[in-house]
Amino acid sequence: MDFKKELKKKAAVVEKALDRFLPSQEAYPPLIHQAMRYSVLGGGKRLRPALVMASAEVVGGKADDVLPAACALELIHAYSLVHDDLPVMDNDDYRRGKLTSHKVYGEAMALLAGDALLTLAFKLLSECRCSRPEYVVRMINEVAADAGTMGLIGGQVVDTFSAGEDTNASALEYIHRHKTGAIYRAAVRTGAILAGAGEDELASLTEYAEYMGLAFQIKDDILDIEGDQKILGKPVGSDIRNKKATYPALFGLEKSKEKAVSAVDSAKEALRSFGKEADFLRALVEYVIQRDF
Ligand code: GRG
Repeated sequence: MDFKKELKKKAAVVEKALDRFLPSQEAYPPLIHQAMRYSVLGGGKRLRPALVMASAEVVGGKADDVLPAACALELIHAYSLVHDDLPVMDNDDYRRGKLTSHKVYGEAMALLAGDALLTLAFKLLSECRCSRPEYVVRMINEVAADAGTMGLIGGQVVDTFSAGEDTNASALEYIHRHKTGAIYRAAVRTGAILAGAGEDELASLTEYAEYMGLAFQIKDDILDIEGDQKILGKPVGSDIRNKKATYPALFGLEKSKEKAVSAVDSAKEALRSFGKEADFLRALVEYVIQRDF
C-alpha cells in the first residue's frame, strides 16, 4: 500500500464532497458562506476525514458510505482552527499558507463562520445513511461529547487558562489528549461505529486514536520550534509567544521526540488484532511524526 497516494486519493474525494456540502458562496447571506468556504476548501491534510474512512474500511465498511461523516469531522476541525486563530485565542495571522479567516472577513464574521461550520457538521452527521439508525444516534452523541467540554473545548480551556503558568506532565497530557486527541478519537470511532464495528474492534481503534492524537500533538509542538514556516504555512514560535504548555517546554526537544516515537509504537501495538487491512492506519501514525507540516 502506497500511503501517500492513498491519503491523496482520500483527500481529493473529501475535497469534492466538502465543496458539495458547503453552501454556495452566492447563497444569502453570501459573506458568511464565503468565509466558511475560505476556511475549509483548498488546504489541510484531511487527516480526520481520512481516519473516518479508513476506520470504516478496517472493520469491513465502505469509505463512500461514511463520506458525510468524514466531512463533518473536517468541518468541526475547521471551526476549531478558525476560533483558535482569533485574537482572543492564539491571535494568528496565517493558517495553511493564507491569511486567517478573521484577517480576511473580520472577527465577527470569523466567529460566526466557525459557529456555522460546527452547526453544519451536526446536520451532516444526522444525514448519515446507515442500516442501523441507532448507530447514527450513538455516533452523534459521541461526536458531541468529544467536541464539547469533556473533549476539544475542555482541552482548549485548560490550554488557554494555563498559559504562562507552571504546567505539570499530567496537565499537559490532559491538554493534548483533549484539545487534539478527542477529535481523532471521534473520527476513528465515527467510521467504525457506522460500519458496524464490534466492541473489541472499537476498543482497539480507540486506543490507536488516543496514542495517535498524542503523537500528533507532540509533533505539532516540535514543529512550532523546529518547523519551516514556509512549509508549515503559518509562523513558528506561536507557543512560546503565547507561553503555552508544550512537551518541548516541559521535557526538552529530545525527550519529546522520544515520547512521540513511543506514542507511535503504542498506537501500532493497539492495532495488533488487525491484519493488512489496518496498514493505512499504521502508516498514518508513522506519517504523523515524520511530517514537516
Ligand atoms: C469557542 C472561541 C472558541 C474557541 C474554541 C476548540 C477550539 C477553539 C480550539 C481547538 C484547539 C485546536 C485548534 C487544536 C489544534 C489541533 C491542531 C494541532 C490542529 C492542526 O491540525 P492539522 O495539522 O491541520 O491536521 P490541517 O491544516 O492539516 O488540517
